[in-house]
Amino acid sequence: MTQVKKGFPQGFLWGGATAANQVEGAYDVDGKGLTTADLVKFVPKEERTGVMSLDVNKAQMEAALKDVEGNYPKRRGVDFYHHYKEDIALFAEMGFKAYRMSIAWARIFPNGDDAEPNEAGLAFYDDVFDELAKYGIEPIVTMSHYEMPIALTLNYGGWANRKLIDFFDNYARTIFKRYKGKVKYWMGFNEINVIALSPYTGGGILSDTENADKLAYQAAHHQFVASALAKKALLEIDPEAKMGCMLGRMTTYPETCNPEDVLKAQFLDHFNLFYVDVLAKGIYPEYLDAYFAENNITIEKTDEDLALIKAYTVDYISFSYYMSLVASSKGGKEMTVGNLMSGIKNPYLESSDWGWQIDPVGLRITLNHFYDRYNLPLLISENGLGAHDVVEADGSINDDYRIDYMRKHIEQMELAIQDGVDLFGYTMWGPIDIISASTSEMSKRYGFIYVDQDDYGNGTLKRSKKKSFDWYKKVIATNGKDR
Ligand code: BGP
Repeated sequence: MTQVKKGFPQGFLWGGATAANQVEGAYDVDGKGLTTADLVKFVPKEERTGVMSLDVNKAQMEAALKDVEGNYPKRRGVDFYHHYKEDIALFAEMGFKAYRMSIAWARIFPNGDDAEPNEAGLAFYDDVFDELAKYGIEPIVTMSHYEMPIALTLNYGGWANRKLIDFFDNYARTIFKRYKGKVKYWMGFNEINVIALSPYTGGGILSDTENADKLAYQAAHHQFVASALAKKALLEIDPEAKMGCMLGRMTTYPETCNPEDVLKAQFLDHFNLFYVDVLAKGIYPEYLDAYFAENNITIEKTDEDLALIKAYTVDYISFSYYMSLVASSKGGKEMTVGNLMSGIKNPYLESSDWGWQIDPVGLRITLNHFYDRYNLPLLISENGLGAHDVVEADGSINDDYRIDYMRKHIEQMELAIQDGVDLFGYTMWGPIDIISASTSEMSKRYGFIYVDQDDYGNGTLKRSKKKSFDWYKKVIATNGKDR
């Protein structure tokens, strides 16, 4: 008799996720090189031209390299670099089983193409992994989360240049050897699909580079080859460890049951999923070749590249999920990602303060869709609610809205597991307040742990617990039952 699975499996990886450039600070300490993220200046909401303020053009880059006084929030993060013991102790108090974090490539290779790694950078992550091990917290490590050494942009034009494959291979082999036995779960590029929407964020390509959009696909191809080579290196160096990929998921519904709307939603789905098709199935899907042909996009791929991509596919799939989107055949070319919006309102959903449409059931749909399509273990590597928190006179922060958001998503995860999906972990985004990726705001907060800092870097950096802290602790202690 077939048994229906109930509840979260034993050993489910409950935890939280951050990225080096949003949390660490200490941007010029212990030999670290400057990164693409270090050059993103804070732009107040009223002055922003788009939703995001994370692209950088040549003039901005040159100015940022000289500007030591400017407000570049990702340079200071929340100073995890000097607070990691305190922060990890708080994660442990909540009962974290896993912590997803990233390594800043420029701490290990300050210029990206250096012959030798920077020992102080390697030692920092040794200390972080040892601290996590003290509490039995499993690290899940992203190798490149929205940043890279700026020298690779300056001297090579970022990931559009094939040479980056070799530099990344050297970086991968260095960290795999160093952290062998300490890190079991790796993933290559954060939200690998973001490269097509922000070539600077995803690939270190300056936003005013000629043909930046087309180059982004060439850059994505180089990242596919680099990901395959990383899996190959991991198999050689630490065969017990697992290599995953990471997608910024854009679950998109047709606006109506008009087949034209459905077709549009399917197109957007292909546009989002092709990255995972390549990394998990090891093939470039036909629909993508057709899209390239229609849009006059030609990229260089060698037979050797394709053989590597085929041979070294990922062991698991991870994705971020914050919201869902709506597609209409009447709309223009809609290409959206977690941090952008299609602009079409879904009348059945409510939105966050930043207009992200909250859709817990969409998470169940997504989990089922992914498991049907790839039949690989899944990890939700980001999910959560960015909100303006209010500190009451007595110091308490009553973030019931955050608890409500997460409770509803966790409920849908459990239902998806019951549907038969192999989901092995949930690392919600930003367990401690950090700098926003899309807007560089400090005031867009996701955490269970409040950090006293404003958008301009004023504050004591003191950590304090929000109401959600004890709530998540209870969720983990009961393996998701008591929520
Ligand atoms: C994802 C990124 C994260 C993160 C999150 C929330 O797209 O992988 O780095 O920050 O979104 O976005 P934001 O910080 O803009 O609210």
